[in-house]
Amino acid sequence: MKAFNKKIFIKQISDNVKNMYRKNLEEASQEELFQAVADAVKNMIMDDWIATQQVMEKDEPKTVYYLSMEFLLGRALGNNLINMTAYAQVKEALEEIGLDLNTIEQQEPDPALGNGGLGRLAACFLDSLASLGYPAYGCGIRYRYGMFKQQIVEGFQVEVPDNWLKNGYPFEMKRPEYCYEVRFGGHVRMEMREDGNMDFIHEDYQAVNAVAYDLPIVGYNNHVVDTLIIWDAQPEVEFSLTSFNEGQYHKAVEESNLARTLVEVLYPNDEHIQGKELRLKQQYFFVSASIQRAIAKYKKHHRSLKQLPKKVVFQMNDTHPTVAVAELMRILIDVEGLSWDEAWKITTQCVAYTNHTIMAEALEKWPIDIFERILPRVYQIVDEINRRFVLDIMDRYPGNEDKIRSMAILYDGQVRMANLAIAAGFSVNGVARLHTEILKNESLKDFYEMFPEKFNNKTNGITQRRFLAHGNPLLADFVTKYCGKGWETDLQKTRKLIAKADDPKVQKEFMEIKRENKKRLAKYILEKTGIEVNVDSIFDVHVKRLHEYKRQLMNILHVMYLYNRLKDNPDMDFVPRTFIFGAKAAAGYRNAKNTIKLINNVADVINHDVSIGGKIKVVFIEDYKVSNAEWIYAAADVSEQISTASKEASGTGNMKFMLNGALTIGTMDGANVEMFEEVGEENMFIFGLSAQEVIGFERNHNYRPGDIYNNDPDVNRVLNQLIDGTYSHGDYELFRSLYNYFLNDRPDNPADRYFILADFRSYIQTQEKVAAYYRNRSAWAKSAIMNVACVGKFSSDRTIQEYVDDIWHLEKIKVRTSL
Ligand code: 26W
Repeated sequence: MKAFNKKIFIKQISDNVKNMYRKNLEEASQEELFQAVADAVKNMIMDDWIATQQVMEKDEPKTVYYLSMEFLLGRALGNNLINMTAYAQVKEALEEIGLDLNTIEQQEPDPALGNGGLGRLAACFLDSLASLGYPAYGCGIRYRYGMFKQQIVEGFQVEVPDNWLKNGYPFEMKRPEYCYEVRFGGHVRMEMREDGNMDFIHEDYQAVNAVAYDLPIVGYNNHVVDTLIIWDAQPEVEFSLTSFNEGQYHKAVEESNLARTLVEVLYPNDEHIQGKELRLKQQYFFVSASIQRAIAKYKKHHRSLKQLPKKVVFQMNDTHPTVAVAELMRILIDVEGLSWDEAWKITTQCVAYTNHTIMAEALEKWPIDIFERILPRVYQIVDEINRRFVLDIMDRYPGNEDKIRSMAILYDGQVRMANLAIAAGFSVNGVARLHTEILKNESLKDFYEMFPEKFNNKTNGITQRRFLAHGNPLLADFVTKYCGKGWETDLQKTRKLIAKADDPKVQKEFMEIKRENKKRLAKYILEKTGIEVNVDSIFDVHVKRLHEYKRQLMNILHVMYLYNRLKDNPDMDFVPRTFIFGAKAAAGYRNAKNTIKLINNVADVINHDVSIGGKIKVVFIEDYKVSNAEWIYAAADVSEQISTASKEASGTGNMKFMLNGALTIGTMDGANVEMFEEVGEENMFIFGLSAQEVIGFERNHNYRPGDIYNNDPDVNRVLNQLIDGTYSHGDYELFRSLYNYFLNDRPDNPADRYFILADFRSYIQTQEKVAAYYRNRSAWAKSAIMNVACVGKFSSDRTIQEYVDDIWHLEKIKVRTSL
């Protein structure tokens, strides 16, 4: 960015308002002002963006293409200003013309092109790639509708479409010059060439054009601006403008329908596969366009494709883009004329795979008939990869059918995408140490035995630029005051706080900041829900996607238990607590939606019971998303990370809370294990079964939740309250399915499959410790500060550096502006 010139900036905003809306500043709405300011900021980014792309064009550094169906970006305006180190100046400039940057930021729609952890991780990774100065493209889909907006109506979740492009998104740029054809359906005709080789001719297909839209990814204070490409689909021919014969007319109408539906909406499912044809089309669509783009770029400088792995690496974010393996093979063989062996050698050096979950229901499998019908040529290639791979397995394990059953790519009439990714990828990584160990020793055991060299761990991370610098400016200033500048690009710098954590003055300062942040959230809660909360109570926060394994149900049962105790002993010594929830449920996920209803009904009963003197409040924050998340983390005292051990691959919310000085109550799961190592046992509350214990129960089928229900009166009471009308205005049926979750034992769905009752007592006891500890203001403050001090490892900058060192092998680029 050129040196900031306040006068020019202000002039540009009033010019923008004039040119875009035929208004002057006083007449413009806040939304119009947002558009005008965002455009001016984009203008500030542009020189660096051009310069970065010129360096990449000239030096041709090796580049990572991060292929992901999801990028959960959150708002860009404030974040871009932070990374340009222009936030304060712009805020001041706007104040001069009577505008409030905060209000303007809030006009921006949250681009929510993702579901949860996986999509947000992709966004943090792009921020770190640019901030570390690595050449990178994110590649995704320009969904017309992103993650749905959640409304709570009478306690139930209602999904509302999120038309984020309604007013135009000021940071995107259409790049019509990057346009690639993507083909679906039809069939493949084989034709003998003169040289004796086969040609594979794809016929009668439907085609759409993939058109690139670029979004700038601004690096922190380094002039590097990387690019996120989101692909839009357009029909090849504008059928309305030309005359057709009958056959052409229908084809044109079909193709334009396909183009429209392809990018219409993000599938709002997390950790659960629906197997919809359209989703497979989305996957192939964005993967094909991204690979075509990468190869076209490479070919500007090279004739032979042999060196492709020296210049390009494709990172597959979970199995969703795994069709990349076969698409790259197809292009190398059918378009570039390479032999199978040459193509396989290149492909397997270019693709790497990250696994984000061990949940069986999240593993992508496509019925072969669907896959073959939609992608006939790609399927032929998958079939051949599988044929050769099965030969390798038989070679290595003669006569061992079990190995084929577990590792073959095509099996039981299905295409198993994870198996394809592992067979072809040169790297397979999990996202936290425990998760990677479980992959190696349990779920992907056979693959690990066959390809030990492919497996590696990359513990997740988060960007401190968004989740501290932008989300919590008061704490950011505190960190700068005691640790100096530089934590924005080296989060280990917060370690300096260790020496201050005992200092009563520093503790007081920290607690005052926390209180201010709690006030900010309390105001938001009051505006959105009408519930008044006590900022001196413990803010105990559980925000993430709603899933049984994340055990929001255990949390709310504990609230019900506490309420029982308070009602039984009105004079008991009780540390006031505000339980805050935020979670979206996949639209068809019954237990998840019922849990939301239960939380809201419990909230309704408890919040209106004057007899408990407001000692417990329960709040469900509607429409949990990146923008309100920033405020929620900043205000949390307690972070709930209570998944069934072994089920949460990593978690990244856990790290965001830690960064903001919340104390975690959690299981030894995912990255909690590594947080525990970093922060020490006196600063974190651990409870519950270990991963090995859970896996043991699952293997031996010897968990009996019914026994706990029968023998533990507290458990018995709260479970019965699900079906005695306490929280349902006398309706015994409303929560019966949740009650049945604990006690109905079926072979495919065992009772309490997430071990809530097994962990319940230990959870209660640990929550008691939390409450007792909170009374000791100084001890609490010290622990909170220690959490900020020990969070360094969990910067996504560290994660990305490890990907670069071990998998991608990129060099940093240097960008100087023309100034
Ligand atoms: C197709 C359905 C579907 C959609 C999304 C299946 C699986 C997914 C993702 C893999 C779910 C996801 O977001 N996983 C989360 O990834 C985070 C980033 O690595 C981890 O921190 C979380 O633990 C993991 O649940």
